[in-house]
Formats: sequence, structure tokens, C-alpha cells
Amino acid sequence: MEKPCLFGADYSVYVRIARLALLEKGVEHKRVPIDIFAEGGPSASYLERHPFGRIPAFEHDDFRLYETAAITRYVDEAFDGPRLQPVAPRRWARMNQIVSIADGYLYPHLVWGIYVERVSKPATGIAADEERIAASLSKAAISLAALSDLIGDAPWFCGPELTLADLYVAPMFDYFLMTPEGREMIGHHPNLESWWAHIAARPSVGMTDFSKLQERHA
Ligand SMILES: N[C@@H](CCC(=O)N[C@@H](CS)C(=O)NCC(=O)O)C(=O)O
Repeated sequence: MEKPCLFGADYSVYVRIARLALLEKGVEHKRVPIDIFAEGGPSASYLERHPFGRIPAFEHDDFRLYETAAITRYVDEAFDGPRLQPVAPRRWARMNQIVSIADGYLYPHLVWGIYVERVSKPATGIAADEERIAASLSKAAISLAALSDLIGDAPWFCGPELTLADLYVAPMFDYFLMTPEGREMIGHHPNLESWWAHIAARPSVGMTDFSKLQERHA
């Protein structure tokens, strides 16, 4: 069997989630750089692989896949290594709920509404849209309160074991915590602060650290 291959850019939240799953499983893989924000957009050959022109895309032997939810679950099922999805139905449902919160509320607000506006745009000379930041901050407050309730006293979002829920939330928090608003807001939730300290110390998270990147988008 060939090593699986991940297509994408290191600055991408979703590419990082897929890499975190591969690294946590201990799956050797190849990486092919694709910059979807490059002038002219993705190439025709990449659009054949991912008709929506997003990253990541994935290939294992002749099996092609896109959408991070599908990639990470395939990686978990198809390879040896620690399970990243709980077996118990309620914990598994909780994992899916948190992944959905990350896709639906964290990515648009913590990453695009706050990090991109506060950090990425000003870095390229574009003024931050303060109204958009303010609107996203009120959504972020709801998200952090919900995540704080869901994690409770557990070390990880779904209990004693690291799951895909943690791997989804971590890259989104990483960008969010690069903003002063993000650092202030997490201070209201000591359990999320301690979760962040716990996950940020994992080798997989260090190996995919956004702060070491030259080019940062989202
Ligand atoms: N639903 C997709 C979302 C992937 C996604 O939005 N990736 C971003 C980078 S983090 C992207 O490709 N953005 C390009 C664009 O919006 O045109 C997934 O789960 O893989």
C-alpha cells in the first residue's frame, strides 16, 4: 500500500485537522502543497480532485476523498493507532456535536470574524472590520460557554481520551488565541484554558504550529 497523501497548505485550519489525525494515529504520509489563495485560484487538476476548490484533499492508493470530516474518519478507521472516535454511542454523538459546533460556529467567528479581521487583514494593510469583530465576539462568547459546559471537568472534550472533537477545536482556538480578544475571553473559562494547555503540549500540535508560519491566512 502507498503512503496516503494530503493536499493543502500549512496555514489552513482544515488541513491542520487532517494532519493532526494522521500524526495522532502515527500514519506516515506525503504532503502536496496547494495554495487556494494563490492568484488565479486552484489549478484545473486540483479542481478535478476537489470540485469545490477547498483544502484539504486526500488520496490513499487510488481512493480519493475530500471533506475533512470524511478524511479524518477514514484515517481513523483505515489505519492502526489509537482510536480517535469513542465507541460508546453517547460519547460518539458528543464528538459529532462538537465537530459540528466547530464547523458551524467556531470556524466562521473565531477564525474569520475575529482572527482574520484582527490579525491577517491588518498584516496586509487592510483595516479590520470592527463591526464584524464585534458581531463575531458575541457569537464566540456563546461558543466558549457551550464548549466549557460540554467539557466540564474532563481532560478532553469527550472524556478521558483525545478524539476528533479535540483535533477540530484546537486549530481554531490557536488562531483565536493569537488575538487579544481571544486571550481575554478564554480567561473566563479555566477548564478551556487547562484543555488548551494540555492539547498545545502534544507533539502533533507543535509539529503543525501556525505561529511558525510565514504566510498566514486561515
Ligand atoms: N467543508 C470543508 C471546509 C474546508 C475549508 O473551508 N478549507 C478552507 C481553508 S481552511 C478553504 O479551502 N478555503 C478556501 C475558500 O474558502 O475558497 C472541509 O471540511 O474540508
